[in-house]
Amino acid sequence: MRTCFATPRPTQHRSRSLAGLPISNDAVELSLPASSITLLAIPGPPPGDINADGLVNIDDLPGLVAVWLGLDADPHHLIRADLNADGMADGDDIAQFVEIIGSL
Ligand SMILES: [Ca+2]
Ligand SMILES: [Ca+2]
Repeated sequence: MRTCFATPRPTQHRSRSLAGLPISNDAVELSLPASSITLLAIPGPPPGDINADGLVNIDDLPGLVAVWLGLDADPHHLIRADLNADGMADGDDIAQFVEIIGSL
């Protein structure tokens, strides 16, 4: 069982309930069974797919080079340009990109 609290805003009409939920000590208590909470993970483009078209190919090279040279600091691009998964997008990822392209 997970319990969440929300404090009503001062401008809200004071009543004994808010949206049908009881107010106790100026807080609304909402109890939900833990099984009602669902986390949805949606995978993003694969590493190397800097243009997010679903493919890793030569079209991604200009974008990858821009990240590796520090010209593009978009956090999504930084993650996708880290092809060897060492936490950094830099020249050490070039070999992995060449390997991917060579396997096509
Ligand atoms: Ca791509
Ligand atoms: Ca890396």
